[in-house]
Amino acid sequence: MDWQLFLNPYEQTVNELKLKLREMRKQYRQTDNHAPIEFVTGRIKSVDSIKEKMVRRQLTEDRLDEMEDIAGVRIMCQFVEDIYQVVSDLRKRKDMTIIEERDYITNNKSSGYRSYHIVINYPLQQIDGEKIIKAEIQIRTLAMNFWATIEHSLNYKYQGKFPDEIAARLRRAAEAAFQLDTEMSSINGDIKEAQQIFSQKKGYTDSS
Ligand code: 0O2
Repeated sequence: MDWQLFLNPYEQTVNELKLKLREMRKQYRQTDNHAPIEFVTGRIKSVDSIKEKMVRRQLTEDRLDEMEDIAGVRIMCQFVEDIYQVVSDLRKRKDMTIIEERDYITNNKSSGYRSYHIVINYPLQQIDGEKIIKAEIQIRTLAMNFWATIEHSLNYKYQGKFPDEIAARLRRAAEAAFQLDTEMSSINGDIKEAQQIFSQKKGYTDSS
């Protein structure tokens, strides 16, 4: 298996999605309204991680196009409400088709993980025609992202088998992140107003 060749269309998909989502962010920033997107990142799943998932899901190489998160982009938002705004905007787009939504915010995972996942079919244009690529868009608040990033690196260290004390601490940290999101949402109106005044004063523009 030539992994580099296999991953090329996924890399192109991530690049195009990052560009389009950052463009959404830019357009929001140019209006007087609050921008629900804070920043956007993207990654291609590592070959090791693809292989591990193939074993776990009993997927053969000829069915790899069924794997939904080889191309992954992430949208970070300030408030939980922003997440649902972004989801609603994505549902309206004509350049991608949503095939699944997983709301791990209303139904958080037992680990404490919270995030909103959207799986899409993306029609990628290549020199030999169109290829439909599956991609996963994860939408989360900054607090959810903080927690998930730390937990992900610890997971790597402990291979998913956390000592009890660390698992308990992570659950407490997840609860604290949830409280933080709830508090921020409750003063959401004041924060947005302050941010608008601040960005007008600074003449803030964003070119990324
Ligand atoms: P990476 O970037 O390769 O390390 P599965 O992949 O089988 O676990 P499923 O149902 O295919 O799960 O997809 P799901 O749950 O929608 O998305 C998996 C991705 O969501 C993970 O990718 C993480 O990015 C994120 N995620 C899901 N659960 C957790 C969790 O408990 N903690 C953290 N930190 N992230 C989670 P990978 O596999 O880590 O991808």
